[in-house]
Amino acid sequence: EDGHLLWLRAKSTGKVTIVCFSKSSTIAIAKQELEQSWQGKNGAKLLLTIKKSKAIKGDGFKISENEIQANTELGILYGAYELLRRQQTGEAIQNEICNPSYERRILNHWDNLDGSVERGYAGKSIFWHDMEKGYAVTDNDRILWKEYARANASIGINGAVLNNVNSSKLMLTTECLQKVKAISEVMRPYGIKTYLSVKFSSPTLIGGLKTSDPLNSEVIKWWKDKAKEIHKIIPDFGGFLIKANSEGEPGPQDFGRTHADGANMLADVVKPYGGIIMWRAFVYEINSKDRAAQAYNEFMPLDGQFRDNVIIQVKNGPVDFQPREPFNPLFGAMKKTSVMPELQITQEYLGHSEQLVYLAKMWEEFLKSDTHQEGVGSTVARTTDASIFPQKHTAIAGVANIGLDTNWCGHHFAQSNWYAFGRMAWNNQITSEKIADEWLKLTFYPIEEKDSKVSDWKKNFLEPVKQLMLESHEAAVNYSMPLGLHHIFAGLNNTHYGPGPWFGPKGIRSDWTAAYYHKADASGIGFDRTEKGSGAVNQYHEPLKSQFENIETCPEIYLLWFHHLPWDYKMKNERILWDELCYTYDKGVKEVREFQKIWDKAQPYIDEQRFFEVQSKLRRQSRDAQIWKDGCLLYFQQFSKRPIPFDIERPVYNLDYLSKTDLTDYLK
Ligand code: BDP
Repeated sequence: EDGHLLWLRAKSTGKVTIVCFSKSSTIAIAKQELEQSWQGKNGAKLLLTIKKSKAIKGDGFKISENEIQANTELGILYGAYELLRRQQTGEAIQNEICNPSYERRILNHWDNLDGSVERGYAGKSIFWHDMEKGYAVTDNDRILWKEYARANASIGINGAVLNNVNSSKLMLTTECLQKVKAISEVMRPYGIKTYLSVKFSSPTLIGGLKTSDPLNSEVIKWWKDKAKEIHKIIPDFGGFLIKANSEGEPGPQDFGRTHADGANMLADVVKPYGGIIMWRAFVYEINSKDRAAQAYNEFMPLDGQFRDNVIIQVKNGPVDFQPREPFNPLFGAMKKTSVMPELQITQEYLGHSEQLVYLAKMWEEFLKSDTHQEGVGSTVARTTDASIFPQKHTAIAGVANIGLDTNWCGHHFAQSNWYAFGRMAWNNQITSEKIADEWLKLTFYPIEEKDSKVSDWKKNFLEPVKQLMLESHEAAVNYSMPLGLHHIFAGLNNTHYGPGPWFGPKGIRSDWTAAYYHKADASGIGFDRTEKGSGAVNQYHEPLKSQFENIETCPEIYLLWFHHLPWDYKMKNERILWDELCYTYDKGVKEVREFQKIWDKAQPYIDEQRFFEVQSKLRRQSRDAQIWKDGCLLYFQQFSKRPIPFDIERPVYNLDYLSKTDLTDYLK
């Protein structure tokens, strides 16, 4: 049991007759899936009906026990997967309409054309091989892409950006586009559109032009011709994703133009083909006073200037996919521009594929955050899905955690994050608990022993392991960056894995050092983003602004995100800040130790291979949590000059040793 089958393992327990008057490759897939995995009444008859209905939106559908109705073929396929999921998880199937929250639900692959994956922890790219092989496509590639497309379709994902945001200039060459064509052909019947990340300076880099100025007519013509070429090869091509003027990537500002100038030029170019431009707001300048404030400062003045097929892609938090951040204040604030959330499924800052961290809990917190921009209830979810603002296009992106590893994601439980992203992109109101419940049932259900052992399994496996998943994100925050701390990673190899509150070699840009973020000194710890500090708090709408500004009302989970506080600052529970920090790190370590016990107890209910693989990863997670605790507490103690409370287990590593080691390389 190597995990390759993901959450798609059910075999039919009875026969079903399917009646459908339309024929297409997508419908054929729907039929095949239903026949192959049917768990409903034996001998049942199921009607698939394509019929326009106003109540059904986009590729949404209506399901009942004996009919799936949709506007589109893809809607039928999604309905089929929903029906099967409900049969397998025991959820009621009433007459119900399910509409997607976002029109475009997209995976962003940070895959490079040489087969490596930036921030990928599950092996090499499933799309690109090392350059020696060129862009050849093998039968095995096609098999894998088909499995990938199927898994995505089963959770409603309908788009994939096939390459890294730090894109190669070669991406838009004709040879490379031929490979994209091959990929898109496999994915098309499953409703997955292809998108590409492109270099803004492509006209210069591969087009031989002297400039890539977006207002230059030759440049515009180059892009127009390119778009035409692409659409000839890939008729349903979705559009471009662009990282511009960010971390050294080229962009319109290189020519004295704005993000809007750049995005709009490309938007006009893809418009005739129904394409969109996803323009990232991940920008920050060298050595700025507060990196967290920059996206807002740069993009807010441009609100209203973007074409309606431009979507600004904004990371959930204002810094960078940290274990916990408040939402990026651009959400809800850009009222005249389409904005899409970018989540990170790959665990760059959350333990790679070594640690069990169920991210849906964090995404739920984010999507439900109230921006207050249009009164109470203006949640991030509602400000991005067109319930509040009249966005022409809506979308959500997740940075994929998929690679060539047999189990796709490196850690068996990392599959749950892929699954959860799809489910939340389809329904941004769903709870992380429901998703965990579904995923565990679909992924670990003891199909053969169904009847006799099912209640046992629920009590001894499903419930405790679900609880573990739901606590895992908070535990990771506790043992790595509690109370609003952020970006204090070891930087030796830029791995973003282990602790590095000490990180800051000479000569490096200040916003890449840890001290820039934690600001620990004899007077205290934390980043002052209040009015007296960087003022970033002003970017939030009232009453949030005052709530974060005021130390009495600032939620303690964001305390050191917004405030620099003395070590003896009194917390709500009467402990001083230093003690609270110690207890929280310690709690995180204990939580992982608890997870180990829960998992070991679940052994009788799970296959051997997955049991031992997860068990081994949990051992490493325990050791690494300890290292986080020891590293951070011993480092900060140099400033707090206070003892670690004596009812806490003492550190077992020396600071000197930890500060010279890169955690990714040892203790596997
Ligand atoms: C950071 C990653 C870096 C990405 C960048 C981005 O460390 O590898 O290129 O984000 O999102 O989190 O552009």
